[in-house]
Amino acid sequence: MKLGIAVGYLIVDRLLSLAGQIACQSFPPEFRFGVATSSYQIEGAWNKKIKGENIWDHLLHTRPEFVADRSNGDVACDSYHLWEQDLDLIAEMGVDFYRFSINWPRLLPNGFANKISADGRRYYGDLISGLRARGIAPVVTLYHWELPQSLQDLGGWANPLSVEWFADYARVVFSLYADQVDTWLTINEAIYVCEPSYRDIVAPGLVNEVGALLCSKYILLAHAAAYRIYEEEFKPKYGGEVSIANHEFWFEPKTDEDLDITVLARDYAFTRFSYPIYSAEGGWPPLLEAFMEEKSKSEGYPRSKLPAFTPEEIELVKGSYDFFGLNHYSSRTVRAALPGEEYGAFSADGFDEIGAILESRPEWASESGQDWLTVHPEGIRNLLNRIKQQYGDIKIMITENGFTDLDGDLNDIGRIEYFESYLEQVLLAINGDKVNVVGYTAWSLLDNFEWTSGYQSHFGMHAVDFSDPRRPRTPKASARYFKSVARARSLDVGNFTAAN
Ligand code: GBH
Repeated sequence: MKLGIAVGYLIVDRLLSLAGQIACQSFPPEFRFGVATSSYQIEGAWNKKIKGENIWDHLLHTRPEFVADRSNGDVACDSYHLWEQDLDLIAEMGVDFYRFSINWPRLLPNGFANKISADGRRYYGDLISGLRARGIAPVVTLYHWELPQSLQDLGGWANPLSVEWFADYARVVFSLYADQVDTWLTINEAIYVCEPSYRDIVAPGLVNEVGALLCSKYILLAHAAAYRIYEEEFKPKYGGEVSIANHEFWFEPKTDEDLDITVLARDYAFTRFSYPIYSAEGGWPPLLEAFMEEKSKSEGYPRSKLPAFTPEEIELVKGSYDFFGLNHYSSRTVRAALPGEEYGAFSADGFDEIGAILESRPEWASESGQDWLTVHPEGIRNLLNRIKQQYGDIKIMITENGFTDLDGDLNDIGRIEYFESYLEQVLLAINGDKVNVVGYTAWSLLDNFEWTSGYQSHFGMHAVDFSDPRRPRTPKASARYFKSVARARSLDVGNFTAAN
């Protein structure tokens, strides 16, 4: 086992260095470029008409200290009112698609599918038809962390019935818009829905490590239920594609001694949500399953904290994808925690459930506005190769990649350099390693509400003046850069990093 893994790492490294020499600046003609946002981060209008509270509305209304600057998404970019301006910005960038999410309780005010809000239905309908009128394909995420608080009150994702609640919601959305939307993402970053949420780091702000593992099972089943509904009831008619957007750091062992913990950390943080869907066997990754079984026993639990799948559930989840959706930003080295060492429960610094410490290398240090976003462009190429190595030659769509800064400078050279260096590695994966990458999504269209960092962190290619009630948007240099790349389908677009 150990030897196999070591050899796996070596082979990947060797292949990469060989292929690294065959550089080519152009993307395949059918490659698609897009930009992304999510509903709570941009919409505002949190209580417009009959919209219900979602878990972020509720958390930040009841515990405002959760966010560094005590801000929230009540108004955000006000995209609920300014959506046409947003669409014009996207059209101006000349990208192929716009990835956005539906705010579940804006469409289903009490969370259940008995009542559809006419206002929510109109809002997303206008957005979708407005995109299409401008020649931009909508890519719709069903869940980017907007669980109705009414459902959280019933246990949220730790309740097995959440599978039905999500399936019902998905069916409503597909019924309304499947004739106009070809690409769907069910869940954004299941790992962040299930882990920091039960460690008081993000909404709903609970503390319950078992909840994190129950959530892991039910959210995978919820994804699969939505996938199967589309497959059976909508795909025959519309032929669209559905998948999930998983987040992955590139993990590498800190030293040669750290191979085992690196493999376990990867299983724990990422493979947990990809192996059940993409592997030939299905079910939990075997290493993680065995580890959790053993650990739960040693802690006195009568059964594993990671709930088992039935054979039927394994079959349901296995193969519930039309492509691999990958959110990627940064890399980490992994090592085992020393006895008594302190580190995060589940964060960019470590995972206490498995005793792993995450660190960076000095050469990855960056000027980004957030400590967790160290820059290691080769990480994305390594990851794309690893996905192909693990799951075969499947279509991969990069559903998020982006860079933040603290100053919000319009001449955002750091962001341009980040995009350029990461896209270069994506190109090497496509042209050099023959990984089937079909699209790239830049996060984000706009500066927006960056969860627990509030408005201090800027991921946007457009600045938003949050002190002005009209929330004016101004393109940054990166918007022009990305436009040039998307139009030319090439990185050979001249020098954007010179002061302009
Ligand atoms: C994405 O998550 C989200 O999908 C998107 O909404 C967000 O705006 C974007 O990133 C930029 O952050 O608690 O130490 O882990 C990427 C994964 C999850 C990585 C939260 C950073 C916070 C630091 N991110 N995490 S830590």
